[in-house]
Amino acid sequence: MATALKNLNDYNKENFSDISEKKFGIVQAEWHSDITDVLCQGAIDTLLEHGAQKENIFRNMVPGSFELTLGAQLLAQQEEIDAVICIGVVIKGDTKHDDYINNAVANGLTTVSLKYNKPVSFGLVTTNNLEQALDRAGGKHGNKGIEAAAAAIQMLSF
Ligand code: DLZ
Repeated sequence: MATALKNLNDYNKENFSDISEKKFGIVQAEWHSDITDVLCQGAIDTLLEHGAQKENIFRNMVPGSFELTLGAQLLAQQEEIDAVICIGVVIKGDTKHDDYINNAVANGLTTVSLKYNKPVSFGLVTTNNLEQALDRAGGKHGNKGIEAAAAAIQMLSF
């Protein structure tokens, strides 16, 4: 299990370039909003910590994680946006909805990133239960929002 080996808050910042003029779009899913709020705050704090300006961070809400892809595309297609960070939580239930959503989001965000040649990071927490989600939203495994923001910064420095 990846998080048993690596805390989500640990990332390599050695080669981060200057992001003070970069513009970031955040897409946040409203499902499990108590958790996505924490993930989103982790992402914003990380961007600010590395020099992004508050007015260059644009936060947008979508209903659920399935809509992250369209939200990401609507942001990525804007020339002034340099990177997109997508935030959601999908928890396994009685049906296979999580499989469908997770695969659609992973494929969709990859497509958007390649289409626009921009970082589109995957801040989607995909878990078997609520406890595992909380563990990854500021709990014992760190904060997936921090990881997603750090990934966006690293890819801007590529
Ligand atoms: C429908 C649904 C379900 C069952 N579970 C989740 C979830 O755990 N996390 C999440 O972000 N969204 C969920 N959704 C909503 C879908 O992502 C989507 O918003 C709706 O199917 C409408 O397209």
